[in-house]
Amino acid sequence: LSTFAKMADQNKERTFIMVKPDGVQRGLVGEIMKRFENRGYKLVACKMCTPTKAHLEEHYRDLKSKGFFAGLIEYMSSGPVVAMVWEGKEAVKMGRMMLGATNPLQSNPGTIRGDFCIDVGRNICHGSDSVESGKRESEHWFKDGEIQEWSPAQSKWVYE
Ligand code: IDP
Ligand code: MG
Repeated sequence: LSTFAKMADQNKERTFIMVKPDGVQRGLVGEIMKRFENRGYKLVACKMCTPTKAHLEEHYRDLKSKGFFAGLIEYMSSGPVVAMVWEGKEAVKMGRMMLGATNPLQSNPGTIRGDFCIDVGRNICHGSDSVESGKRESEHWFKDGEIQEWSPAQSKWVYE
């Protein structure tokens, strides 16, 4: 790969971000999307849906043994969510930083959870925790062809 192609490749990391049912109910969809857009990340997939329990059990399969698992699945299937894939340099790590800690009482002000919520069981937004889970989750929520390849006009002003 040329140096240019390698640099462009780095900017293609994908993270799966989801506004949870409480975030949708509280009218925070636009606020959350705005933060990723303003930062310079590229939206490549987005849809509203009410996920089934089976779909969520697969999404959260690593947490199956936790005491809060049943409650988590109940909460997450209680209404529509907004599922998204955002792309850009270090999108996974930055997405987690923009979300704040899992427990909102430990999330810094300025983060999404630190600015808009209080309880860990109502923490309004999901973000992938690794590049691999970003890929797995994006493919779990979106079919082939639902993730767009496009070049924002502003890319050359976001990346050097
Ligand atoms: P994350 O969402 O920050 O990646 P995970 O540990 O993957 O955190 O947990 C997934 C979700 O499960 C959390 O966002 C939160 O909604 C819920 N959760 C995690 N820990 C607890 C808990 O101790 N009580 C209730 N819900 C929890
Ligand atoms: Mg997680």
